[in-house]
Amino acid sequence: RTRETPGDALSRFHGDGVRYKAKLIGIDQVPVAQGEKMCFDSMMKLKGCEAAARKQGKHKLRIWLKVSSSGLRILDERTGIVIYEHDRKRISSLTKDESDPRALAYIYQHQDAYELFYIKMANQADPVLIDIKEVCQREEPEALGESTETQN
Ligand code: I3P
Repeated sequence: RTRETPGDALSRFHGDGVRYKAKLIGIDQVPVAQGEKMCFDSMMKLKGCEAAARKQGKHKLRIWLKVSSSGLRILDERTGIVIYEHDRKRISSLTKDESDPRALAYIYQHQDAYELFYIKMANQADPVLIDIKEVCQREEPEALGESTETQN
């Protein structure tokens, strides 16, 4: 395996990006863009709903989580249809679930509302958390171009 330059490392997010198998635990409306306790409470609430649903024989929706340079996309695993598209610039918070090494949550700003997406990965959540951070924290050349653009 050859050494990766930083450019190569980022190229994995180009186009369709990186795809992870997962399940959607749930989505919750939250009042603000971030907050450790708020996220924790929301996740626990969704976990409670998940347990209640399972007792009724319901299963979590199987999804693909795609991490690309534009942000995140959630696809229905069965149909391949994109059910959520989340621009990286509107992802305000990312949380590791300390009670479950396979789970993570993030908050997406949608119009004036904030929604917490709680996801259970098929495998460990850590590499996915790293990927999402990389995509969300990175300064995009186009974005920089836009901000420095002047009217001539
Ligand atoms: C399943 C088991 C799996 C779980 C699955 C449960 O219960 O807890 O670990 O998948 O959730 O149904 P059982 O052992 O009774 O079959 P995850 O680990 O991915 O949560 P699901 O039904 O929502 O897919």
